[in-house]
Amino acid sequence: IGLHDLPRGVIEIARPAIATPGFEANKYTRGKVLVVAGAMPGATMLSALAAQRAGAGYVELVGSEGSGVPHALVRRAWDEAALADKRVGAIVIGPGLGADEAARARLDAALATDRPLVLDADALSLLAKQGLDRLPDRIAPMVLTPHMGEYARLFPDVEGSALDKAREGARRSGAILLLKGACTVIAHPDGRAMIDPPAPAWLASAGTGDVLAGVLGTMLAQQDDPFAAAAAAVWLHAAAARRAGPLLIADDLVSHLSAAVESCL
Ligand code: NPW
Ligand code: AMP
Ligand code: MG
Repeated sequence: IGLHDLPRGVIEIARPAIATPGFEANKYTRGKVLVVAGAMPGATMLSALAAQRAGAGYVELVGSEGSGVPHALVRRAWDEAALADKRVGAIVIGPGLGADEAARARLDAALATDRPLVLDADALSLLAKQGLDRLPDRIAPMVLTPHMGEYARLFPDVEGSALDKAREGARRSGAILLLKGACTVIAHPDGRAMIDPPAPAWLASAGTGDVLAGVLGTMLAQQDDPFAAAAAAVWLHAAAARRAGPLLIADDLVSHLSAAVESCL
């Protein structure tokens, strides 16, 4: 689809407005994001650091065996009760999660909460195996963030454009579906859709999706409207990529997120 002949009802993702914390702010009111750790610490760390740099006041990595740096990140061993904390504004699960029994149990625990969820990477692969049947039961918002490969595993029979696919995936899952690519598409189960202008192809690099999942966790924790939160995350991710420039790696996105957010204040 060209951006200049978008179907009716489809809009281009625009720069989001982000609020500066007021005098009454504390670390919880700025958004608490919980990132579920697993088999690949690099990916979860990218998500957690991205959530911090996107402006969450409190980021907790749950299920992390490691210790040490970075200091501002709260790390704790696996604790299912931590997921149900009412102050948790969003749970990010999938980046670096793995596909073993422990990963499955962590996904089940996240799905059982009443907290907003970002489901990415390995969480999507696990869902593709076990089916999407349980998703519509959840009342809290969910955002699925597949790339085309992950999408094809979730919905192998769906054909058409990226826009068609995103819309059909959202309809079937009852979740917001963010279909990643050069022009990322976001679709709502009610039929609304948004499309991002082409992002720098330098984003085609390992770990950049894990960064997006973390940014999305923060936007979900800070905003009431999960559809707008998804759009804000995609915009900030692309803006960080433009700032990071050629030959970027995922870590560079994290360090350019603050400037991207600052441009929206
Ligand atoms: P093929 O080759 O086409 O048959 P990923 P991953 C396909 C973590 N990471 N369009 C492709 O299949 C993640 O968070 C850890 C179409 C591919 O083999 C996960 O936890 C990092 N198809 C875990 O690794 C940084 C596409 O799908 C298959 C496609 C597994 O993630 C990297 C599986 O998908 C990574 O994020 C596309 N755009 N992209 C770390 N620093 O620790 C992929 N496929 O995404 O290749 O699986 O990246 O290994
Ligand atoms: P993942 O495959 O999960 O690591 O996510 C990759 C990220 O890079 C997503 O945000 C994609 O939208 C983005 N991306 C991948 N390929 C391109 C491309 N050719 N042009 C622009 N963005 C891309
Ligand atoms: Mg990924």
